[in-house]
Amino acid sequence: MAKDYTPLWQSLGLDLHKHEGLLTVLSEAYQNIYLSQKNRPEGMKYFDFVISEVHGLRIEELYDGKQQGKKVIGTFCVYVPEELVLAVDGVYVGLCAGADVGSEEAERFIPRNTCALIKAFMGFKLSGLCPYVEMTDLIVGETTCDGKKKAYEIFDEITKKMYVMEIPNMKNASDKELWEKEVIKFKEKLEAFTGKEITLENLKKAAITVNQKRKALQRLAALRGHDPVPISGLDALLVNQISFYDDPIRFTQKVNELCDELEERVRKGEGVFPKGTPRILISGSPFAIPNWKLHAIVESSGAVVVGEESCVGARNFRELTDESFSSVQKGIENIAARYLTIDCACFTPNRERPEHIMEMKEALKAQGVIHYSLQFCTPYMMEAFKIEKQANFPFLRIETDYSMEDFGQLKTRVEAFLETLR
Ligand code: BJ8
Repeated sequence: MAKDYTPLWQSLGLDLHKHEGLLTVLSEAYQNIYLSQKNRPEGMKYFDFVISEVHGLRIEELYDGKQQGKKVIGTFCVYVPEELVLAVDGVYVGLCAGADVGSEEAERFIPRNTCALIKAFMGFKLSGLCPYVEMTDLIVGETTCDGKKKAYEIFDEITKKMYVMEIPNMKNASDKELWEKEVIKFKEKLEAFTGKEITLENLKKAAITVNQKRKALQRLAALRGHDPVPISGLDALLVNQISFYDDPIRFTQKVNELCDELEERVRKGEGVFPKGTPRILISGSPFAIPNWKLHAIVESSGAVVVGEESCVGARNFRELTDESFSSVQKGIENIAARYLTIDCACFTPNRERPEHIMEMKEALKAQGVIHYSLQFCTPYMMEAFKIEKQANFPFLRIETDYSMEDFGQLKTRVEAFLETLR
């Protein structure tokens, strides 16, 4: 890290000793998994830098922003409209955690058989290890899966910062109406909380900013369809993970610079792996940072991950918000409509998701799909069975968590699956 942030971490009440241990482990994992990759694009240097400063410079930026009156809004789900947060000049940060940290502390409040993502965000907070949670002024939850809904009640007792949006379970006319009302309520909540009015001008500007970020991520996703593939799945995953933390304008610029370089690689026929390397699409539960386990397994087994049908992936950027609105009301309608297209497994029925998997598989020329569910994530575990039955292509269904205990076993299964593709 560029400087000593200890006073900042201390002021946030972090457990400095444990935090130092966490940063050491993360830095070692990053060295082993990321920096050991060959042939990485130059443009990844920016993202390496962001990771090296993820608890440093970015936290300082949030702190400085707060001094200037900005509010930091934490979220756990791609259903929470980023446009509204930006329209009130707020900072939108993802709070999902992807490491096996603080499970024991979390299990004092929630059952053992809770998915790793929920356990980790509780665990990070309870262990005094998450500067992002400490920086937030408001934390926005949503009624998606049962685990999250109930965990938010407990998280509110711990943080006293929760606001929960009601997400319908279906997508009928009455559900759309409910959801639009929820988006209006969220707009009013943000206006009251920040003292800033959402106007046509700031809403439009926010919609354009978020769309530009999505377009840059779409551009990166499309480049992964080439063979040889110009960027590893690990690196593309990292960019997607950082999209939930970084300043959106700077991030968009850096992703587009990376894409310029990748286009040049494609023109020259250069790639990170040899042409003809088996190509895998991963589909399922989200990959919160620093969950790199499955990508590391696939890419150290002689294949490449070419896409993520996931919230840390296509589900986050597939659809744009129609930014051609000419009133705040119409803008809200467009935003509500865009978010309701997201095909989370928490919805029933959820017919679009198998179609999206098929579309991605074709577009990215993937030979096989690995369906990844976090253990105890009922919505995705259930859908995996259904999708497997419909799949007329090689399909591997796995369930795992954040621990490294099953690394060897998973690697054996992935290698056997890749053999069938060859
Ligand atoms: S839109 S996937 S971000 S809810 S992994 S906590 S579902 S038990 S994270 Fe999600 Fe929004 Fe849906 Fe996406 Fe529950 Fe499953 Fe855990 Fe999950």
